[in-house]
Amino acid sequence: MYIASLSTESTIAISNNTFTDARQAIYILAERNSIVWLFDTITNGTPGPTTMNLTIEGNQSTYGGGDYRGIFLGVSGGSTINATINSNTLTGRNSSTGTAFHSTSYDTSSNIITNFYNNTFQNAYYGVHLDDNVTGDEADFGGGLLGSPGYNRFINCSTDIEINTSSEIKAENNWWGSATPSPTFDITGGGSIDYEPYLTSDPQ
Ligand SMILES: [Ca+2]
Repeated sequence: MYIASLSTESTIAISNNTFTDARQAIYILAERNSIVWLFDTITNGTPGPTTMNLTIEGNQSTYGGGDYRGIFLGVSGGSTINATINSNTLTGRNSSTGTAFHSTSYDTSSNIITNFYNNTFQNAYYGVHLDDNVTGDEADFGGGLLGSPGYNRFINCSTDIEINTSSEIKAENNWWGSATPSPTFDITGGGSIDYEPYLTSDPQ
Protein backbone atom coordinates (compact mmCIF):
# COMPACT_ATOMS: atom_id res chain seq x y z
CA MET A 1 0.00 0.00 0.00
CA TYR A 2 1.53 3.30 -1.14
CA ILE A 3 -0.09 6.67 -0.44
CA ALA A 4 1.09 10.17 -1.32
CA SER A 5 -1.00 13.22 -0.50
CA LEU A 6 -1.78 15.90 -3.10
CA SER A 7 -4.03 17.93 -0.81
CA THR A 8 -3.16 20.69 1.59
CA GLU A 9 -4.93 18.67 4.26
CA SER A 10 -6.07 15.08 4.22
CA THR A 11 -7.53 12.57 6.62
CA ILE A 12 -6.68 8.96 5.99
CA ALA A 13 -7.53 5.80 7.89
CA ILE A 14 -5.99 2.42 7.15
CA SER A 15 -7.70 -0.17 9.28
CA ASN A 16 -7.94 -3.90 9.78
CA ASN A 17 -5.90 -5.09 6.82
CA THR A 18 -3.73 -8.18 6.74
CA PHE A 19 -0.43 -7.99 4.83
CA THR A 20 1.09 -11.43 4.46
CA ASP A 21 4.81 -11.63 3.73
CA ALA A 22 4.79 -8.02 2.49
CA ARG A 23 8.30 -6.62 2.24
CA GLN A 24 6.84 -3.18 2.94
CA ALA A 25 3.22 -3.22 4.05
CA ILE A 26 2.24 0.45 4.40
CA TYR A 27 4.29 3.33 2.93
CA ILE A 28 3.05 6.89 3.36
CA LEU A 29 4.62 10.17 2.29
CA ALA A 30 3.46 13.68 3.11
CA GLU A 31 5.87 15.59 0.92
CA ARG A 32 4.11 17.36 -1.89
CA ASN A 33 7.29 18.89 -3.21
CA SER A 34 8.40 15.50 -4.40
CA ILE A 35 5.11 14.28 -5.80
CA VAL A 36 6.45 14.38 -9.34
CA TRP A 37 9.33 12.24 -8.24
CA LEU A 38 6.86 9.78 -6.83
CA PHE A 39 4.42 9.65 -9.73
CA ASP A 40 5.81 11.34 -12.79
CA THR A 41 2.47 11.11 -14.57
CA ILE A 42 0.87 13.42 -11.98
CA THR A 43 1.59 17.01 -12.87
CA ASN A 44 -1.39 18.94 -11.51
CA GLY A 45 -0.39 19.00 -7.88
CA THR A 46 0.83 22.32 -6.58
CA PRO A 47 3.97 21.78 -4.55
CA GLY A 48 3.77 22.85 -0.97
CA PRO A 49 3.36 21.55 2.52
CA THR A 50 0.52 19.28 3.51
CA THR A 51 -1.03 18.22 6.79
CA MET A 52 -2.05 14.60 6.98
CA ASN A 53 -4.26 13.30 9.78
CA LEU A 54 -3.55 9.61 9.75
CA THR A 55 -4.93 6.62 11.58
CA ILE A 56 -3.33 3.21 11.14
CA GLU A 57 -5.31 0.77 13.22
CA GLY A 58 -5.78 -2.96 13.60
CA ASN A 59 -3.51 -4.04 10.76
CA GLN A 60 -1.45 -7.21 10.69
CA SER A 61 1.84 -7.51 8.85
CA THR A 62 4.16 -10.46 8.62
CA TYR A 63 7.36 -10.74 6.63
CA GLY A 64 9.66 -13.72 6.52
CA GLY A 65 12.62 -11.72 5.19
CA GLY A 66 14.93 -9.60 7.22
CA ASP A 67 14.84 -6.16 5.69
CA TYR A 68 12.59 -3.17 4.99
CA ARG A 69 9.79 -1.72 7.07
CA GLY A 70 6.36 -2.86 8.12
CA ILE A 71 5.03 0.70 8.24
CA PHE A 72 6.91 3.73 6.93
CA LEU A 73 5.92 7.40 7.26
CA GLY A 74 7.93 10.20 5.68
CA VAL A 75 7.50 13.99 5.73
CA SER A 76 9.31 16.83 4.00
CA GLY A 77 8.79 20.34 2.64
CA GLY A 78 7.22 21.70 5.81
CA SER A 79 4.58 18.98 5.97
CA THR A 80 3.10 17.45 9.10
CA ILE A 81 1.71 14.01 9.83
CA ASN A 82 -0.52 13.66 12.89
CA ALA A 83 -0.63 9.91 13.34
CA THR A 84 -2.45 7.52 15.61
CA ILE A 85 -0.88 4.09 15.38
CA ASN A 86 -2.86 1.58 17.39
CA SER A 87 -3.67 -2.11 17.65
CA ASN A 88 -1.35 -3.14 14.83
CA THR A 89 0.72 -6.32 14.92
CA LEU A 90 3.99 -6.10 12.98
CA THR A 91 6.05 -9.27 12.90
CA GLY A 92 9.36 -10.12 11.24
CA ARG A 93 12.24 -8.18 9.58
CA ASN A 94 14.97 -9.37 11.86
CA SER A 95 18.16 -8.40 10.01
CA SER A 96 20.17 -5.20 10.13
CA THR A 97 17.79 -2.95 8.18
CA GLY A 98 14.56 -4.56 9.27
CA THR A 99 12.18 -2.26 11.12
CA ALA A 100 8.60 -2.83 12.20
CA PHE A 101 7.72 0.90 12.28
CA HIS A 102 9.91 3.60 10.75
CA SER A 103 9.28 7.33 10.35
CA THR A 104 11.50 10.07 8.98
CA SER A 105 11.34 13.85 9.01
CA TYR A 106 13.53 14.76 6.07
CA ASP A 107 13.96 18.37 7.19
CA THR A 108 13.53 20.35 10.39
CA SER A 109 10.46 22.23 9.08
CA SER A 110 8.54 18.94 8.75
CA ASN A 111 7.05 17.12 11.70
CA ILE A 112 5.72 13.72 12.61
CA ILE A 113 3.51 13.55 15.69
CA THR A 114 2.81 9.96 16.59
CA ASN A 115 0.61 8.40 19.25
CA PHE A 116 1.31 4.67 19.68
CA TYR A 117 -0.82 2.26 21.72
CA ASN A 118 -1.83 -1.40 21.81
CA ASN A 119 0.65 -2.31 19.07
CA THR A 120 2.84 -5.38 18.86
CA PHE A 121 6.37 -5.00 17.48
CA GLN A 122 7.77 -8.50 17.27
CA ASN A 123 10.84 -10.30 15.92
CA ALA A 124 12.16 -7.17 14.17
CA TYR A 125 15.69 -5.87 14.26
CA TYR A 126 14.27 -2.44 15.17
CA GLY A 127 10.83 -2.40 16.73
CA VAL A 128 10.44 1.34 16.19
CA HIS A 129 12.88 3.71 14.49
CA LEU A 130 12.08 7.42 14.57
CA ASP A 131 14.54 9.35 12.39
CA ASP A 132 15.33 13.00 12.98
CA ASN A 133 12.85 13.23 15.80
CA VAL A 134 14.12 16.55 16.99
CA THR A 135 12.52 19.92 16.29
CA GLY A 136 8.74 19.92 16.62
CA ASP A 137 8.37 16.15 16.39
CA GLU A 138 6.53 14.29 19.12
CA ALA A 139 6.09 10.65 19.99
CA ASP A 140 4.09 9.07 22.80
CA PHE A 141 4.30 5.36 23.61
CA GLY A 142 2.46 5.68 26.92
CA GLY A 143 1.94 8.37 29.52
CA GLY A 144 3.01 11.27 27.34
CA LEU A 145 1.49 14.46 26.00
CA LEU A 146 -0.58 12.77 23.28
CA GLY A 147 -2.59 10.67 25.76
CA SER A 148 -1.30 7.21 24.87
CA PRO A 149 -2.29 4.59 27.46
CA GLY A 150 0.66 2.39 26.43
CA TYR A 151 -0.08 -1.33 26.17
CA ASN A 152 2.36 -1.72 23.30
CA ARG A 153 4.24 -5.01 23.17
CA PHE A 154 7.91 -5.10 22.23
CA ILE A 155 8.84 -8.75 21.85
CA ASN A 156 12.14 -10.21 20.71
CA CYS A 157 13.43 -7.13 18.87
CA SER A 158 17.19 -6.56 18.76
CA THR A 159 16.57 -2.87 19.45
CA ASP A 160 13.15 -1.98 20.81
CA ILE A 161 13.24 1.76 20.01
CA GLU A 162 15.79 3.81 18.08
CA ILE A 163 15.24 7.55 18.31
CA ASN A 164 16.96 10.88 17.76
CA THR A 165 15.64 13.30 20.35
CA SER A 166 16.81 15.82 22.87
CA SER A 167 13.66 15.24 24.98
CA GLU A 168 12.39 12.60 27.35
CA ILE A 169 10.03 10.31 25.43
CA LYS A 170 7.34 8.58 27.46
CA ALA A 171 6.93 4.83 27.00
CA GLU A 172 5.09 3.82 30.18
CA ASN A 173 2.77 0.85 30.68
CA ASN A 174 4.16 -1.29 27.90
CA TRP A 175 5.13 -4.96 27.78
CA TRP A 176 8.77 -5.56 26.95
CA GLY A 177 8.64 -9.36 26.79
CA SER A 178 9.58 -10.00 30.41
CA ALA A 179 8.19 -9.28 33.86
CA THR A 180 11.58 -7.78 34.75
CA PRO A 181 12.49 -6.12 31.45
CA SER A 182 15.61 -4.44 30.23
CA PRO A 183 14.46 -2.70 27.04
CA THR A 184 17.04 -1.96 24.38
CA PHE A 185 17.15 1.65 23.24
CA ASP A 186 19.41 3.39 20.75
CA ILE A 187 19.18 7.11 21.50
CA THR A 188 21.05 9.95 19.85
CA GLY A 189 20.54 13.64 20.48
CA GLY A 190 20.93 13.50 24.25
CA GLY A 191 17.34 12.50 25.09
CA SER A 192 15.96 9.58 27.05
CA ILE A 193 13.06 7.13 27.16
CA ASP A 194 11.00 6.73 30.33
CA TYR A 195 9.67 3.15 30.38
CA GLU A 196 8.69 2.90 34.05
CA PRO A 197 6.22 1.80 35.19
CA TYR A 198 6.07 -1.16 32.81
CA LEU A 199 3.58 -4.01 32.51
CA THR A 200 4.64 -7.12 34.39
CA SER A 201 2.45 -9.46 32.35
CA ASP A 202 1.63 -9.75 28.68
CA PRO A 203 -1.58 -7.75 28.00
CA GLN A 204 -2.65 -10.12 25.21
CA1 LIG B 1 7.83 7.19 34.54
